Amino acid sequence: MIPLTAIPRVSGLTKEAFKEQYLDTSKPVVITDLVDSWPAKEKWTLDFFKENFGHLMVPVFSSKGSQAGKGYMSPDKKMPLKDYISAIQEGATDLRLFLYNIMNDAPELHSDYEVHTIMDGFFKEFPFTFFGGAGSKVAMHYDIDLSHVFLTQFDGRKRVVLFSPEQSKYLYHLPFTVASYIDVDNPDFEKYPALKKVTGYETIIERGDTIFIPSGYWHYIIYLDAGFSMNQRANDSVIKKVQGAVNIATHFVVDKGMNRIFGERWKEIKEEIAEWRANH
Ligand SMILES: O=C(O)CCC(=O)C(=O)O
Ligand SMILES: [Fe+2]
Repeated sequence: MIPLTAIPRVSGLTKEAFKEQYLDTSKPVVITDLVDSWPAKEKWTLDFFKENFGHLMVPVFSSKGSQAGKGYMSPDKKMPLKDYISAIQEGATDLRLFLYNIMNDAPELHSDYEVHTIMDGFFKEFPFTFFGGAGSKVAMHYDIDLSHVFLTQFDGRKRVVLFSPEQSKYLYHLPFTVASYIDVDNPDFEKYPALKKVTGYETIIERGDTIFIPSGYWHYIIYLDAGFSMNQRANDSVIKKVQGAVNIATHFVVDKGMNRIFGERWKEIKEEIAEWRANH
């Protein structure tokens, strides 16, 4: 098994303590009271969204949506939010709704939350929501723009597994992507021997918890129940912003172009490069 350490759970964190203990040291933490003052904390449930915004047509992605290859950012179809929520509540689908900015379609939701003040540099225009049914998995990735992520859980529980960016070399990172397809719970040490060197973190977040995922951290997420979360992202460093922009450009341009030229073979080439790098 890959050794995983429990992520600490804290409350009453000041901006200064957060900076000193977690931001500057790039350590993950679960903050249990960060959204205590938000109306959303009590109000936002799957049923609330179904009843009040059920008519919205939302883009949904099948589980293959988080895999490599062409079109990994394009939705599989659109459906009314109420039908989608009913389907995940009944356990009838593995469709996911991710990176969805529901505030664009329902601006009244803006009054239910606040932009965090625990650090500087939050992108005010980007609160994304993520929905999924029990058993849904988010393939291991890191966020391409290298921002810090604050993921708040509203309904259901999620298991979150993290690896620091320093572990990338052992994680069979597929070049020109933000993905790794190692199976955290069932690692194949024979095929991927460098995995023996990996250590990570894990926790379960539930209603009201906010997990801080530092910039560049790998994350693998399993929905234990049907539920949803919202994230806010921050980037307080000019260097990281530039790195993030370069990352976005090279990944999209190179990966898309190579997909077009090599098709399926490009995926194999990336896997070969990833194996060679980690094994060396
Ligand atoms: O919770 C999810 O479904 C994915 C969250 C995620 O990857 C993120 O916030 O960057
Ligand atoms: Fe992510």
